Amino acid sequence: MADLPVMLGPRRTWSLAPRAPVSPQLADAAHSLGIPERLLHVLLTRGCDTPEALRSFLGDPVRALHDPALLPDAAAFRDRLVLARSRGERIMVYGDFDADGLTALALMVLALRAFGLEVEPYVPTRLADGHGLSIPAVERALEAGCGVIVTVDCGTSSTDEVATASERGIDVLVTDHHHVPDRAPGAAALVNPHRADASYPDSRLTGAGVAFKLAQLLLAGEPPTRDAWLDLADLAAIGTVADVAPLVGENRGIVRLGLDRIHTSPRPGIAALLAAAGLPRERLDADAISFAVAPRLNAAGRVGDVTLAARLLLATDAAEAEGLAARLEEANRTRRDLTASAVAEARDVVGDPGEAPAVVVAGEWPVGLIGLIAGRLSDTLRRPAVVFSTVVDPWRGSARAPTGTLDLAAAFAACQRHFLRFGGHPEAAGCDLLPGAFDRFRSDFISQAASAPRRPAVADLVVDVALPAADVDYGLLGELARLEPVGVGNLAPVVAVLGATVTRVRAASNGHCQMTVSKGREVLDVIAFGRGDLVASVGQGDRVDIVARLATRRFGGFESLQLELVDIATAGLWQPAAVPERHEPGTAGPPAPAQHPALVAAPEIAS
Ligand SMILES: [Mn+2]
Repeated sequence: MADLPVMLGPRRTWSLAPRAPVSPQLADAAHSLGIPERLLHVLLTRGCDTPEALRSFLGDPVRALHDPALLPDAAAFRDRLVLARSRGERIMVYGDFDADGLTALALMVLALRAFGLEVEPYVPTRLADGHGLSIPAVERALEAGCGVIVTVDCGTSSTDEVATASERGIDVLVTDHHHVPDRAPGAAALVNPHRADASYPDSRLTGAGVAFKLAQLLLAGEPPTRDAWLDLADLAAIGTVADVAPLVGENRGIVRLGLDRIHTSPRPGIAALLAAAGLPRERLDADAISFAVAPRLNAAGRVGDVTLAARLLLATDAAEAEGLAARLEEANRTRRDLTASAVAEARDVVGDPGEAPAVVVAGEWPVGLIGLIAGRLSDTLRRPAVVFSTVVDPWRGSARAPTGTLDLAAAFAACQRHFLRFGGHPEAAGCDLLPGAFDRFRSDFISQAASAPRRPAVADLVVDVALPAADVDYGLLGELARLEPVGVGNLAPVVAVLGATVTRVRAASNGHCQMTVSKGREVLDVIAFGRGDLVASVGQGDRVDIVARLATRRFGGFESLQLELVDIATAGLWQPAAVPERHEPGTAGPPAPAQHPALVAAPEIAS
């Protein structure tokens, strides 16, 4: 009996964005920016559909920046600092202990010093200060004789603390990007692009982004340091990527400027941090900031000396920076070890979660780690997780939920009778628990999770370019590299390599799979992380469609192209050629279909 051919189905639903028409003006702009047609179509699907948007995306990154004077209270902020400078007043800059807050703090300190002010940095601690302006900081400002406190990445919710500072004769200039509550603080300035009355063109700035804009406001045109503000873009870029802001619009401009600065002339603290972490600074990208730089800056706020990271960012001397970077590297190792053992402990406490809609655990873990533990539990168990630290009184809780499972902000609001205080976003939230309320909170939270509407966890896979293996070359790699920096809001591009013939398949270590597909007379390497299953389901001579990220691989002094597999299916199951052209109303061509038919692999074919 003949073997039936085995079909390999895709794991996700692939879709190719429809091709939008290109106006003559857009074609001209693309030509002047050296954008080939293939890349132009990718950019169109990412919303770059006007000449201005194209220039902002790929042209001089300074063009992507807006006028900082448009920020609400920009004039009040500047005027108060001009007054402080004329009076010789000292300024306290009050930050936050995460990577956005720390970079914002360093950035604002450097900007105010360049503006001619005497500055006292204050790094809050998770325990003594918490998020937002703290009373201990106000007292410290009084002791240090500061007439003004400038907050960065926080302060919008610190209504009472701002009032206390004003009563004691200190003006507070709040600079922040967090949600503005109904009862906003009566600060001397509230610079926050999320204010209801704000007319700023792009509200997606982070704390470090807002600080960068204010550095631009203060220092642009200020002799003799004309471009001193641009030199601070590295700090703004790190804060922007670390705070998971979308890398589009002004944020993209900031990150491009900052990466450029890091590649060419990093400040001593950044150079030392990268060297200690073993990261080549010439190739640092947004990805490396989020997986290597941000966790190291955050480590200081979680274990050890909270001021370490801020001192490193502010270091002016290479030797001093190296010493601080070595200590930060040590703190990061400790953080990793503590996290690994705490996650293992928390996993033990959970045991077999069965069908439980959420997990809630408490243990003697450091407050600085509970967010990481909750994140790990929610990732591995694919459900909301709340983790409490019992080493503080009241117990401190931190919650994480996989995208689309449960709105934590809403769930915590529904459980608020158990809390002393709480706050958060749909995917991350925190709280202080009333003594003895743990069991009641747990059952309430789990019933919230049980009744929450479920949304599918796996998103469609949007293919940027579909082409045969023969067309995968360095030219394509170079074109796609122009989308960098990629990350949230501007995802790493994926290509669909269609009708490729497999020439070799073998198992690689750690459950990965390596294969090659033919590319004319040559072969193209494919690495499939975590897809050891393909060794059994794909054979030599099979024709497949592969969705992958295009990368280069360095091995033994040689560099070659490599496909990093995202998904794979038997060739021909997916038919991107069936995509109709999309026509805008008013342009020549057939009328637009009422709704673009989503491309899906034939559902009846199973692997
Ligand atoms: Mn922030």
